[in-house]
Formats: sequence, C-alpha cells, structure tokens
Amino acid sequence: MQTTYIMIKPDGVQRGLVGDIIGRFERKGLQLVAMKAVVPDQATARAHYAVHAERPFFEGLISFVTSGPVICMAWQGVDAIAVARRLIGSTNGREAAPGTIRGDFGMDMGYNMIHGSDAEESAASELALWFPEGTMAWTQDAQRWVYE
Ligand code: DAT
Ligand code: MG
Repeated sequence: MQTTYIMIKPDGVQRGLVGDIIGRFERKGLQLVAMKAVVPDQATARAHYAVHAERPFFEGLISFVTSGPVICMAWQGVDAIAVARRLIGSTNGREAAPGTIRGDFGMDMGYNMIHGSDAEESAASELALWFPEGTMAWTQDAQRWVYE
C-alpha cells in the first residue's frame, strides 16, 4: 500500500474541474484518506516545488500555485504513486495521452491542473508538508452504507 499526495491546482479549481478529477480517482479504486481546500502560502509552495528552485519557470510556478484555492488530497492504494501519475498523464497537456486528466483537459505545460507525487520519498515529504495533521485510516465498504 502507498499513499500519494495529489493537488488540484488553481486552474483546475477555476475551471470547475474539481468534481471530474476527484471522480476519476474514486472510480479507479483509490481511497481518499485526506482532503482540504487551501490558498497555499509562499513558504509551503516554495517548499513543495523546492526541487525546481533553480529552474527559469520557478517564480512563475510559485505565483501561479499561490494565486487561489487548491484542493489538497491524499489517495491510498497498491502502487498508488504510479497509478495516480498514469491517471494524470505527462506534464504538457498538448502531449499527454487522451484518457488522462491532462490529456483530456489541458493544453499547457504550466497550467496542467494537477500535481501528483513522483516517488515514495517525494510522497512522504509532500504529505508531511501539506498534511502535518496526518491522514485518516478508514474502512471503505460502500454497500454497508446504502441502508441505515
Ligand atoms: P509534473 O507536474 O508532471 O511532475 P515537473 O515536476 O517536472 O512536472 O514540474 C512541476 C511543474 O512545473 C509542472 O507541473 C509544470 C511546471 N513546469 C515544468 N516544466 C516547465 C517548463 N519547462 N515551463 C513551464 N512550467 C514548467
Ligand atoms: Mg513533479
């Protein structure tokens, strides 16, 4: 079992894609173990993207991701990190495969709607950064909740 950090970026929220994106993770069979909406502060955004600090697009990326609400989530499942990256698609929406989130909804490199952790180490550090309060352990059993 793995838990991965997934974040719908400001463009995904602004474009009204939150429900569709979350639905894809739910239908895939991943389990939602944390979720909140926040406007990221500078320090958190810079820590999250620290690996890109020397890249020319870094300042633009920080101003973009701090520009409005994002949806922070933790999703759990077997190989959840790689499974989520495949649902998300490659970085540039114009090249991302149809059927992926970026491939279906995106036309840009920077405005690509969603972040997903790329390895176990980054997932652990991103989850600690965005969810210092921790995630939830719960048993998913849909049929049990159809009738009271
Ligand atoms: P990914 O989000 O697919 O893991 P990444 O970690 O390489 O991609 O980059 C983080 C984000 O930075 C990416 O979602 C969009 C932005 N970005 C990456 N490369 C870029 C570039 N060449 N120009 C502008 N933005 C870029
Ligand atoms: Mg990345």
